[in-house]
Amino acid sequence: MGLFKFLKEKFGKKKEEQSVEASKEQKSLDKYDKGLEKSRKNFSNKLEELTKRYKEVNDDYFSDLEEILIEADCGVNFTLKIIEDLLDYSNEKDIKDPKAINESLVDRMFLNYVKEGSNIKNELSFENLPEVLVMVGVNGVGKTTTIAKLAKRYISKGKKVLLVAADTFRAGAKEQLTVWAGRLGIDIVSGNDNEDPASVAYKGVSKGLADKADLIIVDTAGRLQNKKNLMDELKKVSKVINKLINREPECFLVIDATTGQNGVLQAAAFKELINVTGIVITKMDGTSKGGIILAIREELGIPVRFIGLGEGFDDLEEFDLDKYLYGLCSGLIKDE
Ligand SMILES: Nc1nc2c(ncn2[C@@H]2O[C@H](COP(=O)(O)OP(=O)(O)O)[C@@H](O)[C@H]2O)c(=O)[nH]1
Ligand SMILES: [Mg+2]
Repeated sequence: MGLFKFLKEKFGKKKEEQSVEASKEQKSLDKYDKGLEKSRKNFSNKLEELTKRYKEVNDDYFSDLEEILIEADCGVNFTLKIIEDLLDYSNEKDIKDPKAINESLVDRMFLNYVKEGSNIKNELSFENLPEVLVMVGVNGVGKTTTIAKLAKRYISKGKKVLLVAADTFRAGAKEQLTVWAGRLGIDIVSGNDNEDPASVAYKGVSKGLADKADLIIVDTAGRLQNKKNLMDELKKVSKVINKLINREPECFLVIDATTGQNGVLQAAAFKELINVTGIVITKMDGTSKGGIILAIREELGIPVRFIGLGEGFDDLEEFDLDKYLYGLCSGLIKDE
């Protein structure tokens, strides 16, 4: 059975049984469904329209398909590879039905993602305590908001969470995080304006160690990749933490989905400077070009660990490839 049918089986029908697990799962699926609505309308509708326009696939079909993938921000490399694969598949198996090609497209989106490794653990492991997580990314992508969402997530799993406001660069950044800490009822360590972020990180992680925190989340300034001094600071933050906990911290790079291929470039720049262990894609709900996840995976190999699907506290989900692909393509799957 192709993935297309598998996803339809898995998610297509609302489940009868309403165990706690099942209703949690349904809620999560609904969030994906809603958050990916714009992308789905754009992507699935275009694909569907294509299958109506062509009785049989031909060169023009593949060229239109290529355009749809590029427009969905799947990235040039990913798109060219997938189109070539689909062309081979069509020729070798003599498959001319556009619907069958689109089904195979969904399979390939999946396979191309997991070829980089399928046993990805998105959740923080808490194998070594405290878990230290450094959040990086340019200004405005949603770092601070995501920190609040992650803190809430782990507090509700019974973890003791400490926030560290090492963004001493941007006016108001400390205050913003302090408000979140207040709402969540947790401690925060912050520095003075323009204090060396590494020194704030040092204080924060030291306090977390003393207080036996399970999770310490460090907010950093929106370091533009062309500003070398800011990047050097970032390395210093990581080094200071490494010394305190004797291992590399987790480092999530936050990318705003609405910035498209620019986001992919940002990710490439950050990857060269710091050991990025995961990506959080935010504002997925605000874009109609949901393919950026596929592009990032293709270009950088870094797994997407969480996905922001709205502005609310609870609008952060663990990344799940099945739900994502279903959210993106369910227009096609339902109508089949
Ligand atoms: N729609 C939507 N907005 C988001 C999401 N994540 C963050 N935002 C918004 O993005 C803006 C910038 O967020 P902020 O956390 O201050 O970014 P930072 O500069 O990287 O710390 C805020 O208005 C957030 O509400 C998301 O997943 N969906
Ligand atoms: Mg911020």
